[in-house]
Amino acid sequence: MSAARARAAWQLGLALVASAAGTSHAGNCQLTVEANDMMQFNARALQVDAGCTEVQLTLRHVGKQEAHVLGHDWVLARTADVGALASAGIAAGFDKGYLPTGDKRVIAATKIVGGGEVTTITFSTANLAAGGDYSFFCSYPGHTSMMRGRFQVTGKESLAANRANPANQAAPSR
Ligand SMILES: [Cu+2]
Repeated sequence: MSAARARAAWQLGLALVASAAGTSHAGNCQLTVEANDMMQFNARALQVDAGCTEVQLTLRHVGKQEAHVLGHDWVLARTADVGALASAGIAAGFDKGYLPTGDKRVIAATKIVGGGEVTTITFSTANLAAGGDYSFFCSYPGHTSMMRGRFQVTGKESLAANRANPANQAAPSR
């Protein structure tokens, strides 16, 4: 093999590696969010790919405070429902995870975690409408105004196509 051909083959190999890496990143269906003792999430916006039928979300409390002192959760809802859900959550209390039980406005929610704890949930995207306005927030009393951000589903055409196919309809999330 000539030096030129060897170099061409090596470059082709690099291109294949690059495209394979690109493919694995196209479906962004896993998210990790950190929360700290300063009442902050480490993200102001989160994106998932519309092709995801399920999203796996991990919440990591990187602070030191215990759950009942300065715990955090991660809740997903329509942006328009955040204020009312946060108020209802305070009324529900710590034992209910500061969320009203069985409330359909809650699209997904983790339990409340304290410092050093990690929790992971998986939820279906079946309840996310194309072009919907969603936010994530912490429902711990007094945290919501600081701990919230936008939740965006990117690639809306593929979400519409996904939902039009009955084979892709996931079971309702818990
Ligand atoms: Cu919080």
